[in-house]
Amino acid sequence: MTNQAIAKILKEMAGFYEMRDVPFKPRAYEKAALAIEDLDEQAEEIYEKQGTKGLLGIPGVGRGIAEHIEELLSSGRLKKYEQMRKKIPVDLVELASIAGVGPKTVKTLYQKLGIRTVTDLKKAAVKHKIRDLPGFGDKSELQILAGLNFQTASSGRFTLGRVFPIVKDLVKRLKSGTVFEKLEVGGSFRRRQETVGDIDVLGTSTEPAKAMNFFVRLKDVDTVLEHGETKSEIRLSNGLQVDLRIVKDANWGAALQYFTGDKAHNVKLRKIAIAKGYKLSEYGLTPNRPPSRGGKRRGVIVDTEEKVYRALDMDFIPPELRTDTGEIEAAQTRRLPKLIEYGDVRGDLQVQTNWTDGSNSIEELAEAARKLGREYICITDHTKALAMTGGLDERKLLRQMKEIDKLNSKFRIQHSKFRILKGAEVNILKYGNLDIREDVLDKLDIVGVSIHSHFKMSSAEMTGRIIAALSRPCVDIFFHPTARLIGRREPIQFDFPKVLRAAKRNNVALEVNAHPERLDLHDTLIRQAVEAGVKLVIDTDAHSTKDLEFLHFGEAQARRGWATKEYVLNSRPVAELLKYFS
Ligand code: DGT
Ligand code: CA
Ligand code: CA
Ligand code: ZN
Repeated sequence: MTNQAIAKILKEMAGFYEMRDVPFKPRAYEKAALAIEDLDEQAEEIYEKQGTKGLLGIPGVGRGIAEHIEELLSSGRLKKYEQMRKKIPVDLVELASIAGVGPKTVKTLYQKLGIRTVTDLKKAAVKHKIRDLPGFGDKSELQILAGLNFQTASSGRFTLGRVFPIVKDLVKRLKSGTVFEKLEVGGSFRRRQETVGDIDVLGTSTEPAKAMNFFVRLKDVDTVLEHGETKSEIRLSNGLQVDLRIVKDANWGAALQYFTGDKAHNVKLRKIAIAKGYKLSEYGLTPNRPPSRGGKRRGVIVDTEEKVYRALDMDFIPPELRTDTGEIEAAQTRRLPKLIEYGDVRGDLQVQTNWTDGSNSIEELAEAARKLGREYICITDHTKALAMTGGLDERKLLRQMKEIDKLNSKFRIQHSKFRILKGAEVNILKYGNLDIREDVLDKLDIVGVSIHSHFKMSSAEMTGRIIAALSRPCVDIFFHPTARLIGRREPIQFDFPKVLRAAKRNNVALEVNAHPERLDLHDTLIRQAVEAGVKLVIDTDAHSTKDLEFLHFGEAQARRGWATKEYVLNSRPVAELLKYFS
């Protein structure tokens, strides 16, 4: 049984406990499920090697949940879960993934209307059966309908954050089979698009038949859609489709370029090739004129992608830029920017702790960040208007600053240069004022502001609200500026160029939030910010030590937005960063 399958069952159990108002358990099961999804190794392997003790080593997995996992791994079933599902037999995870629907709603919908699936829900909502339920109304019915539409619009696609660990694991397993010489993932995944439709794997092998057999027999394959010598397609049990193509070594560059795309980029490259007398395809680069009599049509050897671009008289184009939005012209005129590199960011400027809704202490987060090679982190707990997270008031913020001073002196004693910065994620209230007093904010190293309420306003009002906040002298960073949640919440509406001008005027940096559910700013807006000369920061918005690893998603997004290192403030050493913000 795969990690995904175990996690899904634990998530459903969390939901069932929530329906029954059992305290603590929902959060505990949810946390364990997330930890299992995040594992680099299969829980099954951990269990085979180390038994129960290994399972207990997974963060958030205690005795009870470890026993559940054991039962699942040894018998493929879990009695407790089956009992719960028998009482309320619904597609809980699918239903609860719709905005405006939680486990309790699912329970009511099942008991009153017999709704078990997303399709049932759609039918009921369209027939206006939901608004008359007790505790519901026009507004909640509309919200559910909007949530359903939103889901259909992005349906069938996976977020990059969700597929990343799956692909990492898949590549590891494919490589361990030693049936491939080269192996690379192309497509939207390699371009680091925020959602991906399917995974395109490319390989070379001296024994293609054996390699293909190995691929279609991977453990978590649900369906083999196609099984050939050069091309196979599988669907994994989590629903993700994976295509594998085996190509000739001499064609590697052309094939990798072709299957990385995107389509518009490829179409334009092919036109350029034709104008230069070539035919460019996944099979290589060949002269376009017919071969002389008796001779063979000889192609250019393009065993690397670099050679494809070089043959077409242009600079190499990084995969993240391949969208046909000016990158080809820039490469032809040698004007591509030198993009920020993975690993360039030195410190993480948005981190939440267990002072509010994070799950780790300041010290644990600092240690984890240091282990990941970061030079500094800024602690930015929520502030008081966000009451559900236990947001800090002035008094608690001052206390936290003292605690950070203590921890910093500890690092100094250990002769470590690592620094914890004092910050906060301050709420921008409805009319643009902040929910923490200025004299306290002045004591922080970095003040980040963000919108967590009143998401729906006219664009004009929202623009005014944001500009009012960014104009406060103490404000340094505008966190997750559009407040979107991929597939769950639409971005807030405001006049972006106007906000860019305000940010520039006030020396406020805009955040590229690396959290894979946010990626906010996203690529096109980053590009506009860079063009307007507005500085950026890349942060994880971590709520646990594990989340600190999200940083590369933000770096990828910044690359997609044509950002260079000099635009990203937290690629600078801490002293320079603080000088900039002071
Ligand atoms: P996805 O899977 O929807 O997230 O997006 P991609 O870009 O991974 O698209 P996919 O999987 O359909 O195809 C992989 C790559 O193959 C694509 O990025 C470019 C190339 N490709 C696919 N169809 C065509 C086509 O009709 N013409 C050209 N020139 N290239 C294509
Ligand atoms: Ca794809
Ligand atoms: Ca594909
Ligand atoms: Zn939070």
